[in-house]
Amino acid sequence: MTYTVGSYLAARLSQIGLKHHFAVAGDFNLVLLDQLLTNKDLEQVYCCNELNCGYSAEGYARACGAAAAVVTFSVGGLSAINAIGSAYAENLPVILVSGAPNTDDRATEHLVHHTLATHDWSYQLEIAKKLTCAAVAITSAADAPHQIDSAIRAALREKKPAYIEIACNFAAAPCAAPGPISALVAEEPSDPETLQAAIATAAEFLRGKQKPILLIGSKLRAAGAGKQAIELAEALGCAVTVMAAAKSFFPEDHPQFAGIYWGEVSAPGAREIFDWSDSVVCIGTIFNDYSTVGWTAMPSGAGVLTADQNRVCLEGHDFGRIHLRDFLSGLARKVQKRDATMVEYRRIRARPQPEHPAKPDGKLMRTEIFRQVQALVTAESTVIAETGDSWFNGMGMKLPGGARFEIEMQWGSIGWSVPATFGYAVGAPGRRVIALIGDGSFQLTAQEVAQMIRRKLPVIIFLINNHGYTIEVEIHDGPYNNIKNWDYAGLINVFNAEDGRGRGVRAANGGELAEAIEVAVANHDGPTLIECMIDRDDCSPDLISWGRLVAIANARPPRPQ
Ligand code: DPX
Ligand code: MG
Repeated sequence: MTYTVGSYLAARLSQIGLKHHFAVAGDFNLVLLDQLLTNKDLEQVYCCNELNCGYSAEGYARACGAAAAVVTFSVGGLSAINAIGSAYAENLPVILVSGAPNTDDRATEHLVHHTLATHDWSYQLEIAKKLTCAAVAITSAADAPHQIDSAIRAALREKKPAYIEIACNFAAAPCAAPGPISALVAEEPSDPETLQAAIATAAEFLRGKQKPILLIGSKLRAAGAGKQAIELAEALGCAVTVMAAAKSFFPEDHPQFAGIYWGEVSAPGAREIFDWSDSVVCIGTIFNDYSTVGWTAMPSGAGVLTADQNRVCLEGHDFGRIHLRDFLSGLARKVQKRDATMVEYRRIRARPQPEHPAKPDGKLMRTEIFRQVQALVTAESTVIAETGDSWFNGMGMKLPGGARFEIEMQWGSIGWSVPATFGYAVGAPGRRVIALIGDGSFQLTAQEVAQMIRRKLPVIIFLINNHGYTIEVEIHDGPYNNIKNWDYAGLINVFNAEDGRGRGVRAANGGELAEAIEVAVANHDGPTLIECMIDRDDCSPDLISWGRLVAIANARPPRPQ
């Protein structure tokens, strides 16, 4: 077989394990899309717009470890770049591929469409360089294999997005055949001496502590170190707290799971035991203004050991070039039991209170919605929580072993969840995908429900209609937090058109919600959107406490220079 730049790219995407790529067509990528279609192991999945295409890939990468999005130049690429920011912030290797103008027009006085009407269209590459770990523009078939490989390799190694721009006159140009895939996926081993030194220093640190606790962060997944974190937890026997952004990354049915630690809005008992500890092993953590609740819950000082993807820091030491996996499992073999935080947590942990069902005909409340959603969650479920009160409602859910949870806490873009849910469901067809989405967020990217209908994905969307941007109301209210109401449930019929099997149902009380959930569970031929009608100020108490502290942090006056 003779390879072209496009079919070479397809072969590499397939070799790294992708079964799909997401795409929106445009004249600068049409030949490329044809070339990608020649690979029978890689299905092309279409999106309504390029922002959604990027987010679909972001969601797919959460399910499958990596993803690709293919867009046209500028009008497409610049929309997709927002989602690439998300992939960067959330540590997901998403390959953004953009078609580009014919290189023959570069050397002439020609102006081309989809550009700024200037002769220099390098700007998209320059922008992409800021938001990816590797950005290349292919303008030579001879160099294309090397450029494609180096971009994909960097993305997989760093768990960050990469950008590949392919000029439209090169997509079908013949090029070399791909070599063994190990060239892209083989990892450099940890530096053995640094690893031993880091483990010995950390073991010594823990020997001097009575009450250590573990704090799991979202970079644990990027580091592929979930199993090793459990090994260390079990070797120490201590309590394990998890940051909100990492919910489900440590199994919630593990006997040492002590809840979500999120400062003032932690799960009951988690904050008490965290504050009582004398040392914290932070594993893959990200501390920002949101996760530290307006800088009120930032672990610091000599009792903190930070173990990151490729780096371990503790007071007076900084070890690089080691894999988190190797560090955690090596440390697990060196430590003695230090279970004081677990013993104490068992004493203080709150007994779970059974939630009582609301009256079936009483006005629908948030607590009743989440009581019913909770009953749907099984080991095969993935709960996807959009930015807004859905974050806080999602945090309260108890996840049985095997259940997963997805949240976009670092980038925090409203609208993320609709396309990310679509992409996730494409990548994980065996899972029950449950999305919790606010009305305001939904309005950004609602069209992508049509693609769920097109592909008959039985996603269940709980659309929380509280008539506006409630989280913003709690942080700082004003007329800008009111939005135009939509008939969200009615929208599904619009998207169904003549052949779709999506269902849209509205629930205004507990009885209607229970019936709607029955409809959703029985619908295997498409998504079901359940529009849950609640009051504007029916929000979780945690949102109010968190919003107050974040507002105080936002309102700090400028420091004198
Ligand atoms: C904004 C947010 O309806 O959720 O539960 O009612 O808050 P809640 P909704 O989806 O409203 C979301 C709204 C406007 N954030 O409360 S969280 C600011 C914002 C953002 N991302 C983008 N634009 C604005 N986070 C892309
Ligand atoms: Mg809302």
